[in-house]
Amino acid sequence: MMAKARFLSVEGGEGAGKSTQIGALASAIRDAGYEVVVTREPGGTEGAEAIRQLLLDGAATRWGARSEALLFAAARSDHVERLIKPALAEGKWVISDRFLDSSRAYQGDGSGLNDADILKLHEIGSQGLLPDRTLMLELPEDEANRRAARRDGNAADRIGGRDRIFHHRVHAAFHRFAQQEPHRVKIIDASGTFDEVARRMAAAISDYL
Ligand code: T5A
Repeated sequence: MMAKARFLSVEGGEGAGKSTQIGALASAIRDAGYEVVVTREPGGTEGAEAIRQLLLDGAATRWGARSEALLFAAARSDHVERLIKPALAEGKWVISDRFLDSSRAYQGDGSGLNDADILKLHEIGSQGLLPDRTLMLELPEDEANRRAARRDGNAADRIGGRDRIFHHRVHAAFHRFAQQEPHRVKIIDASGTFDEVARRMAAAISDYL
């Protein structure tokens, strides 16, 4: 009998290799006989992609921390209701490039909002839906910066372009989530070659296949 469809999120700082690895992870799951929907946050639905533009474009001061958190929660609400839950209900796996933990890390620890408030917004917007498993890609800061710079030059978005202290807080938050929820959140060493990282990602969900 086929195992049940799972909801996975992939998290980590900018340039850690999330988008690159998700394709390989989806292929490994498809090879095991499942349908897989790959999506991203902010975004994934028409409405949430429109909110993505509002969030990532424009001046650094465009939004305050609270309005930013509300916009992420609104985008996620639409994403969960119109894409993630229906796909899971049809027996498809869903892999989301970022999800709630990004709001907890960037708008919570990074921007100084309370974790309990972020979780409350998630309860209101998305009925508290959590991934079955979260793969947290971890890469030394210098290597992540090198990878992101090779790809983008100096063109960071509104949030990626924040200072080192902000990104340190984000990184520490992700680490804390893995310690607090070891069954859900698995740290993946993102250093090394594409194939090495892909093998670590596949191993972290092999118990589901
Ligand atoms: N955000 C998001 C919040 O603040 N709150 C939230 O709730 C949410 C959901 C989203 C921004 O929004 C913030 C976080 C972000 O700042 P985004 O454009 O979606 O921004 O970008 P990111 O999610 O940050 O992802 P990036 O595209 O910057 O990084 P990835 O996906 O981790 O990295 P990737 O795969 O593009 O790889 C980077 C480069 O490295 C190379 C790739 O080819 C690429 O060039 N690479 C490797 N090079 C060598 N060896 C390997 N093993 C490599 N793997 C990849």
